[in-house]
Amino acid sequence: MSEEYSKVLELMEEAKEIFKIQGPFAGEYKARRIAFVGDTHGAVDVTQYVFNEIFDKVDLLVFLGDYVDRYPPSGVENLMIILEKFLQNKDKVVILRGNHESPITNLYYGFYEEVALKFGDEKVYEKFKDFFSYIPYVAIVNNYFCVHGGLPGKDNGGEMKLGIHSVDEIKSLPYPDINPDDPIAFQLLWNDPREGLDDFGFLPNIRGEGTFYFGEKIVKEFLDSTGYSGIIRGHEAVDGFRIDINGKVITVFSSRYHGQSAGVLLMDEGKIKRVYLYQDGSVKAFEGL
Ligand SMILES: [Mn+2]
Repeated sequence: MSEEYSKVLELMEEAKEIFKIQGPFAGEYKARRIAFVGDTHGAVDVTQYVFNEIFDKVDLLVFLGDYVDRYPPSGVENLMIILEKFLQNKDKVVILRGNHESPITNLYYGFYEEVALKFGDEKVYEKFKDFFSYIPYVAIVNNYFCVHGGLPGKDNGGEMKLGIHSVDEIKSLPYPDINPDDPIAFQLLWNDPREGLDDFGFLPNIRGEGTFYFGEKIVKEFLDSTGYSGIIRGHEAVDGFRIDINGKVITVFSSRYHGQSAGVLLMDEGKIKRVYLYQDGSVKAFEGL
């Protein structure tokens, strides 16, 4: 096993101890200047840009999950630099779990093979699988509900109702949970917001069994009952950002390897700025949503 990669195993062990203290809920944070990073999927270039150009200018950095799988096949490196920074700045970096921090995606989207190739031993993947199961699902940042996918539903006599009404319900989720198997945890990582489909609650999602779209009615019910300002999430390969439901749900995607630009969301004393890393390598920032 090469020195270069074996380091990530040590970083994971160390980070796991911090996640164990956090549990499924990473905590509540308030900061003046914050950066939110969506799915990087091995896009080390974006992660490096964030660390080199943005990190020193913010008080908090939030990663919304999906560090591995898809393209480019550098999930190990991406994870390594993120964990290194996290361990050096435990109070300044928040790491959340994506649906790709799981064997149910890693076996099909490249990361399992990447690990087998880089470590010359497919059993090493077990260590990643174990580590992923400890990454928290949710953080509250400046009163925003931060999660990889979205709001979960719960079957209530044949009808899907909003599945959580407070972060206390996140704290009591089964933990660690490998896939995860708990339907609430699973949907936090897999669900997507959709508007314009009338006043529906949850609808089956094309991503597969157990995944749902949630609409405006659900977002309103959740924000009304919790008092949160909105939801910041990743999960969809949008062109940097997508704003749904009157600005209440913000999607951030942070890889430009899927045909679009990468986005990094900045919040400065409540004011929002969108940073785009374009395909041609240029970077531009825009005020507001
Ligand atoms: Mn995802």
